[in-house]
Amino acid sequence: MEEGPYKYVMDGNGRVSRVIRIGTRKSQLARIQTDSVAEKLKELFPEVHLEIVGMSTIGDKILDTALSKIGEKSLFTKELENALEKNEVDLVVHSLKDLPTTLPPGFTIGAVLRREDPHDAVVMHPKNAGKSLDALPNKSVIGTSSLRRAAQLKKRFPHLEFKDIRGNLNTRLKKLDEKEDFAAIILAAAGLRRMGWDSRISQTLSPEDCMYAIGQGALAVEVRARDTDILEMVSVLHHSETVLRCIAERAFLRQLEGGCSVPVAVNTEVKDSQLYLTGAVYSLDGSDSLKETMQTSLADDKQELEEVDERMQHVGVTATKISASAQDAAEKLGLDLANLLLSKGAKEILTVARQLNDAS
Ligand code: DPM
Repeated sequence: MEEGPYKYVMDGNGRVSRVIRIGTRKSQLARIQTDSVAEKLKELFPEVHLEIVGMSTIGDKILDTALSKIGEKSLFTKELENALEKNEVDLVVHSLKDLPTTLPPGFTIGAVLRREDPHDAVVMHPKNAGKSLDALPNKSVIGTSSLRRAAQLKKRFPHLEFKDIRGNLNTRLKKLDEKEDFAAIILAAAGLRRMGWDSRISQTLSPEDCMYAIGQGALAVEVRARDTDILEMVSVLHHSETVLRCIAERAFLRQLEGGCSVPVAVNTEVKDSQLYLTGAVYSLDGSDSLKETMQTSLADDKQELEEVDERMQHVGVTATKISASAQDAAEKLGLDLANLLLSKGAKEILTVARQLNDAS
């Protein structure tokens, strides 16, 4: 067998092949997401041996504090990255929205898969089944610990109250159904769909009600940046339109210096080779906000597909088979939109939101 940091197996015919180990969080949603990526890889590369390695992260262990208060940007990703670093695993599957816009050195996002519905959804307490948010009685309590969701919905539905709810999806649904604390909770439609809980979605929120988080609904595969074999393998999972939308969204958030602890939201669309990005920042109660839309062309004037240097990253994403000029344009769009909002006072809104949240 070959020497080196990797693990190999020998099959019945004496052929040696590398074992590809996939790291995952242990929650049911994380397992479902990881299994779906593993299945795709198995179809595309039937000869590889895949192994799934489950791990707990800080985000899974601290269940009593709102996400936005823990103050750790890589809440759900650090332990998994440690395992990547030590070659204990070769790739890690994440929800893209949980990945910071700046990855630690040595890591890259080698694949961004086709986005599911990126919108947020309302899950009602069984006693409110079939209702929508505007039909709930005055002072009904809505569970969410997302500052982004609370800020937008407080403004839109002033008759409602908002309280933190933590825990993985299973825990949250239990807290909703088995107690009388919440009239409804807000969750990403993508997570609910992947869990097979579509039937619990009472209402999908339109961008007018609530714009989504950066990268919401897309799965990402994180790998060691130097591991060209694995990068090459996972790159076939990239979905071009999702990649370009998410590059724009991530560039927007990075320029605003926002993490998961600030109320920032987006909406992106690709139509006729144009990429549209709407981005917004909010005060905690939504009373103060800035929202703008910009667009860019993704059309590639060059005839031949230029090879993208594999060391080239766009907001952490390595995508050598997607037009470099389209990726550049998407990143610039996010940057430009953030600079436009910053010139109108976005920094002040976010600074106050951060201070108030830290103090509360
Ligand atoms: C991040 C946020 C939340 C998660 C903040 C936000 C929601 C936290 C909460 C960055 N990560 O969205 O404003 O509601 O208290 C998370 C979920 C998914 C990925 C669950 C969810 C599944 C959907 C996806 C938690 N991360 O948002 O309902 O793949 O996008």
